[in-house]
Amino acid sequence: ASSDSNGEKQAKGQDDCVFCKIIRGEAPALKVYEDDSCLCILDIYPLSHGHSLIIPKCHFPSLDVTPPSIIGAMCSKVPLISNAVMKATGCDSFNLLVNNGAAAGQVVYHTHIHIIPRKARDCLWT
Ligand code: DGP
Repeated sequence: ASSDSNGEKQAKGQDDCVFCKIIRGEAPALKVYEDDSCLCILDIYPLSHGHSLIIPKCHFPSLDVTPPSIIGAMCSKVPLISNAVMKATGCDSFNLLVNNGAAAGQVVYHTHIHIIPRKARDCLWT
């Protein structure tokens, strides 16, 4: 509603944000993990099998403007989710990736962390 404060708007998310739509259940996604603060989904354009995205439920456009408490909530899920992803994919390694800003390759302006499962000689980055 137009009477919402900025904080209320941020908590509800943004109407045109694809990740907010997924969080609200208005767009489909394959969910890997969900709790009160975060969602983890499979990336629609995976770099490797099991490529997942950890997404906070509050909308912040990029990591540099995300409050430390939210970053902490996202990062605290990495051990649990990465171990589940590695078990499901048979990988024993992964990359964590954040693209922050257009020049760094960010295309979805709702902060998120990539978990990219890796296998020996998969040649993703050498
Ligand atoms: P980034 O470059 O860090 O902004 O990466 C955004 C990622 O989000 C990209 O790897 C593709 C993925 N993505 C974009 N739209 C959707 C979507 O609608 N659903 C899912 N599951 N992933 C999406």
